[in-house]
Amino acid sequence: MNQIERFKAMVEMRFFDEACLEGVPTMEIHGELHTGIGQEAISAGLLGHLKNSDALVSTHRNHYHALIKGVNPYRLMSEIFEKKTGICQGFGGHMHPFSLKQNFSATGIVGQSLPVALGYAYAFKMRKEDSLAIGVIGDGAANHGTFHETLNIAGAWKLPLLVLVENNGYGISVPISKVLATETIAERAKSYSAWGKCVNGDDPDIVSEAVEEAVSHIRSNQGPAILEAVCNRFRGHYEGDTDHYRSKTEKQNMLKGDPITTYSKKLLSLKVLTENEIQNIFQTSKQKMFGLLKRVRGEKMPLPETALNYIFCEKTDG
Ligand SMILES: Cc1ncc(C[n+]2csc(CCOP(=O)(O)OP(=O)(O)O)c2C)c(N)n1
Repeated sequence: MNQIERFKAMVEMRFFDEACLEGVPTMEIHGELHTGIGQEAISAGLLGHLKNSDALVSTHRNHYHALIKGVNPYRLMSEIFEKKTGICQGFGGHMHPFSLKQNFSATGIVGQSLPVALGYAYAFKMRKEDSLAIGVIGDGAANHGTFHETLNIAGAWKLPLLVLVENNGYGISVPISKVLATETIAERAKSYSAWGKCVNGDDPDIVSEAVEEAVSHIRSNQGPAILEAVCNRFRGHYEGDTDHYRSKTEKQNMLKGDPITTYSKKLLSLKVLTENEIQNIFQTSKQKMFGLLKRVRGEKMPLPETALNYIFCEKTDG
């Protein structure tokens, strides 16, 4: 995966979420919408390191993970807008998209991505399959019991598990610095005989290098890894959050370090891209994502009489 592909992916992710944002004030999207805006570099850093057979279990903030795992953007956006054309036919919505084909799933229950990812990792090991599982969490979830329980057993049984912590500094309104006993989350790795590293999550090249190290540790049967990527959540916790707990100055400083702007400047100075090419990527990505939005808006929602479908196991003749 080269730097241009990483940059394109970041820009597409940003416009994907910006297109989704259009559905909030119009009430086309129901419930809380959590965007990944500001956190694009982490998912871009995963590009090229995962196989289709690897499993990725994400959180309430899951759009970018679905995209890098290969979920079709049109079908993902359809799901977020609860349309029949969605990957779960509109039944999963934005917090519970699921794709068996791409080995991708997500949960809105904080901390629960880890035991599910552990289950995948255990199955891979039992079946002697050369695949790994990624459990994504936020910094807030790292203080759940599930973090310790998952990593302890993954370490004891040397399971192929990568715990990816997107540390955006806040669990809703709680600053991680107020509730973390250590300097970083990754340094807990020693307690689980795991590989661990904390990196700058605003630069996809740095993330990619760390992912490569973590993945080669896991794929060579040395057990689990914790990769903590430090980033910023640009918007409120969800659309509707007043975000009153962060000062104006804190927010202004955060926006100055927009990973997309910073990376475009880096690629410009490295002469990987010209200013024109960068603007072209912005334009094409915006057109692509807002084009999808237009199509998705024209799709139908599932009928009310199908509301109970897929809840109970259907009895079959056999
Ligand atoms: C078990 C459980 N407790 C509480 C919540 C409510 N809740 C939703 S997101 C969230 C904060 C998560 O913070 P973090 O793990 O840092 O992820 P981020 O939102 O920053 O990506 C909480 C407490 C929940 N969904 N599940």
